[in-house]
Amino acid sequence: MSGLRLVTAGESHGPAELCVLEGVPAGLRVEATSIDRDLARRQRGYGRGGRMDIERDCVRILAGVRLGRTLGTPVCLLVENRDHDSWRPSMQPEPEEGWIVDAVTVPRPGHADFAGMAKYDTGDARDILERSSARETVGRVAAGSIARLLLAEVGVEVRGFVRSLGGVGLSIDFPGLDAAEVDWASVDTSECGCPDPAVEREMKDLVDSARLSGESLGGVFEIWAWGMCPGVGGFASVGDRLDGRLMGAVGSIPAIKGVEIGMGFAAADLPGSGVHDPFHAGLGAVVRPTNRAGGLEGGMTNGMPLILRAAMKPIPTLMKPLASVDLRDGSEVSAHKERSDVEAVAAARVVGEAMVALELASAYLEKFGGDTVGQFRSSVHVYEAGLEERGLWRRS
Ligand code: EPS
Repeated sequence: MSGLRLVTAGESHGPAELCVLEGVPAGLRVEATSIDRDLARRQRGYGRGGRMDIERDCVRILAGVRLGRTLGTPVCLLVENRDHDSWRPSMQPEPEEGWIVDAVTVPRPGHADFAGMAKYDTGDARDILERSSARETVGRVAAGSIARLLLAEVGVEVRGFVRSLGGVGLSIDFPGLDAAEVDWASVDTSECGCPDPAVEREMKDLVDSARLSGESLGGVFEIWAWGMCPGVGGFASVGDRLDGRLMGAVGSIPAIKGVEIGMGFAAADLPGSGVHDPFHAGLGAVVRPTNRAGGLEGGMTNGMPLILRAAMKPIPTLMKPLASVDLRDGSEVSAHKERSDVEAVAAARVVGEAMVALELASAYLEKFGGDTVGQFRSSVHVYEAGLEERGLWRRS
């Protein structure tokens, strides 16, 4: 059975960001207001730059939804770039007579500029940086919102928080948090996406000093998903493995340089007894007091919450620019700089939630199918009832 397929389109200062999501079953209740809530969460963050004062990301549902419910046809969503008005001459699809475009010829270390200019045989990095901009993640979050609604139909939730920013972080050892113990509302109201107000204050101080010194920062966010039954995903073929798919999906977010699941890299340094999660006979179902695997074994969900972390590198646009070369004449100069964020880790975690939701929803649809949400839900329920009967797992 087929899962979800996502295509996004849009240049950062072009007219709009768009996405087309294929494979959503019919009958899912979708409201623009719930998508807008996720879009607003993605816009927040203490280190965001001036652009976020301009944008008010609000979705227009263009196709695939009728009278508040999906039709089973491709869903098309659009979010306008309000900033496009100030970029009209250089970012409009049709050239304006007499208008001379100022080319960006000095690549920023860490950005897509250099490799993209080589790839597309262009002397203007704006041809590259407009699409490689993290503005593109608007479409992912809008589509992810629909995936979340689908997952909610079968009792699955996805949430994330910022674990550390520029090296300042929560002093908890893995797995030091339990999704049920996290105050998710406070994560959403935190300007840094962090559940601990004392750590958040430290993070904000760090952002203030980075801004003053023309620096940028990265960080680590952690995504939790819970309510999944065991056996979603697979090991039979390369592309079935859900851990690989999730790492790929989150690793495709701009600026992500590392993704780990469960204990991740730490598991490589310990003996097996310190890594694997023992089984115990519980009341009516097998129980596992630890979740070092982070909810995945053998490329499949194992009935425990998914725990995934991603490392985001610092934003490549520095107000104190690094050395670069003007590709017009080969002279050594300072890298191109333009308005940007100091850090965007809290925003990236919302994008991470969206990518995880899309991948999980897709794997669920591949396993359980259904032209309608009702059919999808009932085949999940039948499977879960079978697991309960066999004493393997029960929904808590
Ligand atoms: C980005 C640079 C900034 C960010 C942008 C990503 O935009 P601008 O150049 O317009 O100031 O604000 O992120 C967004 C616009 C967004 O919505 O997340 C970059 O170079 O990647």
